Amino acid sequence: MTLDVDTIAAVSTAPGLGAIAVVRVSGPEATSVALRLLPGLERMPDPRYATLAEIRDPDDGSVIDRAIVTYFAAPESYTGEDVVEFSCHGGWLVPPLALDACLRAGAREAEPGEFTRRAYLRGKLDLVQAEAVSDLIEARSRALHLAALGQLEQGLSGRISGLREGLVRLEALLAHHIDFPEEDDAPVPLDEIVSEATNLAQRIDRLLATAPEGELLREGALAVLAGRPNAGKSSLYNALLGQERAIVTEEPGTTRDALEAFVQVGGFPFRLVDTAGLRETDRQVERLGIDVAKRYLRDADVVLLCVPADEEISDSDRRFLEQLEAPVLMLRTKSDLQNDSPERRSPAHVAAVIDVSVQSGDGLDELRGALPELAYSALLHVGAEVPVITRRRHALALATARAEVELFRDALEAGLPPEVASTHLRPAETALEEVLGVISVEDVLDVVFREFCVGK
Ligand SMILES: Nc1nc2c(ncn2[C@@H]2O[C@H](COP(=O)(O)OP(=O)(O)OP(=O)(O)O)[C@@H](O)[C@H]2O)c(=O)[nH]1
Ligand SMILES: [Mg+2]
Repeated sequence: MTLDVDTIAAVSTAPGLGAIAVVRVSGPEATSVALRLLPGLERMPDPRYATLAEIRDPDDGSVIDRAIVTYFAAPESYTGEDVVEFSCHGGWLVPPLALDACLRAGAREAEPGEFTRRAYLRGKLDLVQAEAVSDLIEARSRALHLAALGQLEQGLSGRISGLREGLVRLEALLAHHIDFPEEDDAPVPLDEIVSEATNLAQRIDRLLATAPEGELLREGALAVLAGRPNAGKSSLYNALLGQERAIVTEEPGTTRDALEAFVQVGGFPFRLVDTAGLRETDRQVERLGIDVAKRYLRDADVVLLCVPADEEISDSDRRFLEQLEAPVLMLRTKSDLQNDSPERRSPAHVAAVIDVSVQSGDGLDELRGALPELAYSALLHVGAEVPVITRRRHALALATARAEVELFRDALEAGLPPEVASTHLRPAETALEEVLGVISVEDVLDVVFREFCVGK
């Protein structure tokens, strides 16, 4: 793969009001581009020394800003190339003016993710680490933050490299076995190779077990509030969000549309949805709202079924429960209105029952504890030493490797010639190498870096 040779520039901080914005320039011409903006400096400051300087327009010499300039000499920079960073004033005007000056001084505007792509191509990061940079920036929950940090520190890459070494070892053992066909006892018995393969498959399984919930960390688990009109859904929605987002009235049928908001509960990300109360109705708007609610319920990762504490769970609630695939948390709402000790029998299909009141605040902490347990139980109980798979790309590759190892083992156990069995090892290795980016396929890189924003 050829390395890019031109020099790129971008505003690396988010647009909008802010005290500081960073304009980053990377490539072989980074210092000459920078010096054209810095006529007050005779030469670039020493690498890694922050220097206050005037940024001037390269064409007419007018002052754009007073900024801190830092030079990172190749290869000791984020991209591995010469990099110059201008920490200029933020806001709407200065950062684009400074970027425009860089472009007129000879740089090209960077594509999304291009800095990180260059870091990868120059061996600064493997592909999993490059993706972790994106996760770290996008993380809105502590759980994704920790998973991304682990991946950035090569927790996952190291594990996948280990699996790849396991495959190479299987190949070596098999080669050894094949090389001694005439002897009575082959130096490596086949059943030893079979058991190594089994062990490897189990190691892949342990990683894969984190994938379904790990992928949820990036979007948030869909938690849907449902129940009869007036059950207290919108009140709970507001309480969990910590702000009055949904309208609450004593009139049944208040909520028509579904409302969705991001919320972090116990460090885990959720997309919390408030829905229209479920009932038979002739009113068209309400009926449409109920249809929307049902669609959300089909996709839900957790359902929060609200039943007022002073009412019995109805037959229609029960029928509704039976149709749901997601785990259900039953919330006995308005528990402050209920005087006698509440019954806590959980109906079939219900994972737990919690009495809650937004009036007194009772049960809300218990609810906040139960949500992660339902949506992220595998991650909660997996232990910190297992890296979390947060991307479909990784999960698919691991599943491919897993399937090939299984085919390899089956072939050996079925008595097929070892040469035939061994044809499954190479595809397994290829799958893992693609995850790390050891072999870089242009298409894979395009997919990985497409979702970055400019300046990363
Ligand atoms: N005392 C008490 N009243 C509550 C509690 N939660 C909700 N309510 C009241 O119950 C009524 C209905 O609450 P909502 O949150 O609008 O109920 P909903 O399920 O969203 O209703 P729809 O949108 O019509 O389906 C309102 O008058 C709320 O003030 C509670 O914990 N205690
Ligand atoms: Mg409502």
